[in-house]
Amino acid sequence: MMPIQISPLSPELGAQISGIDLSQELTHEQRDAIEQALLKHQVLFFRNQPLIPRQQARFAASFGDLHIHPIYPNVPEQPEVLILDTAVTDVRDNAIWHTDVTFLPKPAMGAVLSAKHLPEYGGDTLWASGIAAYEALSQPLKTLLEGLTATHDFTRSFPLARFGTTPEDIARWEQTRRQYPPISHPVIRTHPVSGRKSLFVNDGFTSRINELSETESAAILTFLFSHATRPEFTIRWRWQADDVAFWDNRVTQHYAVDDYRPQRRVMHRATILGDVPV
Ligand SMILES: O=C(O)CCC(=O)C(=O)O
Ligand SMILES: [Fe+2]
Repeated sequence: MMPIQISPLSPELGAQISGIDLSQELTHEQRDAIEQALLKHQVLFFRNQPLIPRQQARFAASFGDLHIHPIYPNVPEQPEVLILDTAVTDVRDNAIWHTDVTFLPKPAMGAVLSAKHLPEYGGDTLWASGIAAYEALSQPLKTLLEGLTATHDFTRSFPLARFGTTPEDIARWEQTRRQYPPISHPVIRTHPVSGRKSLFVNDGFTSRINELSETESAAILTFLFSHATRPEFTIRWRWQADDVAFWDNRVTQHYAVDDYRPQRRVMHRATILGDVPV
């Protein structure tokens, strides 16, 4: 079998992978090569991969158990695949820099996103490297942040006002809030496999640095959110139908650009469970 080809797309993160068909079961060699590429490049892109939900879930499940999202609708026969369809769901909460589901005790390890239907242009997605952001901090600030924890709260991105339009939606939102109360994670996280350190706060879900006063927390978070998303630490992907992106959610954040509505855009996502950030 031909080895996969890896073409880096920018110095800090992102690579395009070719020479592989993701609809087929991966060999051990292919799986390991993709995992190594993910550790190094943090977000991987594959062109021309028309995956049905079952194939997308199987590909994602080769890297860990899959998560069923508490809020987003999913594919009925494949509930591990959630649907981001602008005709059905208000997806504006993705037009904010965020790391997926950091309101969970064990946020996602990664996610596999497949482009199903796209606007003629627009609707790009950006990713930012938390490793690059961490490494660019001064030593005194690194030292300060390493001792700190932050609160992550799902209501920051999923306010009841937008996710509770029907009685069923309200009940589901209340249930989610009971199930996932605000939770703390370290501000600087160490990647469980590569050992690299990464900034681990995001505008989507991080509400407060616990050990600081409220005004100190607000000022430092404002700085960290903007620092983490400096263009130098990001990559922007212009989607084509049947593109697949696979990101390491432990050390990145992303932003889905909201510049194409009322045109329709449909994406499918399979989310891989992760571990407790340390
Ligand atoms: O629609 C996109 O491009 C990304 C949406 C998003 O934030 C996600 O799937 O986690
Ligand atoms: Fe996301």
